[in-house]
Order: sequence, then structure tokens, then C-alpha cells
Amino acid sequence: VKSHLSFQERSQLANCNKMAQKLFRLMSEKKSNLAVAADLTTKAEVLKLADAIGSEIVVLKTHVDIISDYDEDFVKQLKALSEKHKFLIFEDRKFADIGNTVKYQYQSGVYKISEWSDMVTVHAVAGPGIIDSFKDSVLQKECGLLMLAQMSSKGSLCVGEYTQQVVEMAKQNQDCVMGFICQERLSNMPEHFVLMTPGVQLNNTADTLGQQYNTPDYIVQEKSTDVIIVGRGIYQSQDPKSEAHKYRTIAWDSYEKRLSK
Ligand code: BMP
Repeated sequence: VKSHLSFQERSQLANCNKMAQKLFRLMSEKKSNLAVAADLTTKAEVLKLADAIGSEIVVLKTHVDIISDYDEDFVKQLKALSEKHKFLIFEDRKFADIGNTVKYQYQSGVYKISEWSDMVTVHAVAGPGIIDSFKDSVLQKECGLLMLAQMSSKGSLCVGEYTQQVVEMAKQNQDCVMGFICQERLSNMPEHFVLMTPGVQLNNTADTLGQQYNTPDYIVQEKSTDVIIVGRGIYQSQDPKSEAHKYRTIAWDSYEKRLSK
């Protein structure tokens, strides 16, 4: 299934979730549909990467629980970089418990994710109550949920009927849900959702732990999703800044080609 609407046009359709709208606008303005997964294990490394590639990306994706020296100063510095370079912060927490527990996991504990993250990932496996637990916080702070509709890893159980049900759940909760983590645009994914795809790399097709990679042009042109999420392909390269520029250029050209087809 193709999407031929521009990010600008889709920002106007995305009036039920403020963060979806913000991201579509940012992509149009910055001419970038690149997100980087900053899976590094110290504050200094994540911040150095964010400063180096910030001008190339629209979203920086974190896993804060892998940072060994995490503290509140990290969040302050990351926020400052996100304002300097104009990117959004995405904590890939993959919430999956009952609503009441998730509420605490989102707002409390060491990380207080609700205070600084613009978007977070949510599994649908526990049912729609999980979305309700974010509602107050998400609407008040204008952030967005990304539902895991498909995964990039080999043997993933997020397929078929499950994927369809995730899309239906998102449609019932358009004020909270800004989009999906998925591997392709499905016919029932409305245009006001942002589709983000991990498992993207130019130089490898897999890792040794089940990750599977596609190229940026295949994902954006053939699979018609919107944002590529690249981790090791960028942060493990010799020169992350120029590698990020390369992925950004390919992904944006692919988006423009898709529009003109
Ligand atoms: P890498 O490009 O280094 O393989 O990293 C991919 C990133 O995307 C990781 O942070 C991983 O947690 C995340 N991810 C994924 O790889 N596949 C999914 O289906 C969902 C993810 O969030």
C-alpha cells in the first residue's frame, strides 16, 4: 500500500494528536525522516552522538535503562540538545503491563519518563486498558504513543490478526496514539498516523540475535513507511555525522520519489 500524501498534507490530517502533527511539520521543515537509535551505555556517549547528528535527524530514540551513569542531568542536557538541533525525544520503553502498573512505570521510578519524553512505545498485548493509563499525561503534555504493530526481529509474534487488532486499537484511541512501529504500510493504517520502521541498515542484512535489516530506500519507497530508525548503522560507523547525512539523504529522496510516483 502506497502513501502519496506529503508530510505537510498529513500534518493537517493529524489534528487528533499534537505530537503526530508536530513530527509531520518538523519533517517537512527539516527535510528529514531519519530517527537515530542512540543505544550507547554512557551519558557522555549518547550526548556526544546527539550533538554530532542532531541537525540530520527529526527524532532521537533512547533506551534510558541501558545508560549506566543515568541521572537527571542527562535529561537536562539531552533536552538542551533537542532544542538546539530541533529534534524530538523518543524513549523506546515498550510498555506492556496492566494499566495501573504502566502508569507508575511511565511517571515514577528513576527515569520519570513522562516528564521528558515526547513519545514512547506501547505493546498492545495487555489490551486497550494500557492506553487509558497514559491518557491524562499524554493529553496534558501533548506527547504521543507509538503502538508496536510489527517487529523487525525474526520469528516475531506481532503478525497477522494481532497486527490488525493493534491498528484497530489505535483507531479507537486517536487522541493518544500518534502512530506505529511497523515494517510496512497496511491498507487500514490511516494517513494521520506516523509509521516508523526500525531494522534499517545499508551494510548488513542481520545481526546474530535475530535482528533483520532492510535498506532505507526499500522501506520508504516499497513499504511506504515514513520514518527510518537507524542504530548501529550510524553510531557504530567511523564518522556518525556523515553516515547520518547519508541515511538522511537516501530516506528523504526515497520519500520524494514515492510522492512523485
Ligand atoms: P539497530 O539499528 O542497531 O539494530 O537498532 C534498532 C533499534 O530499534 C533498537 O533500539 C531496538 O530496540 C529498536 N527496535 C527494533 O530493532 N525492532 C523493533 O521491531 C522495534 C524496536 O523498537
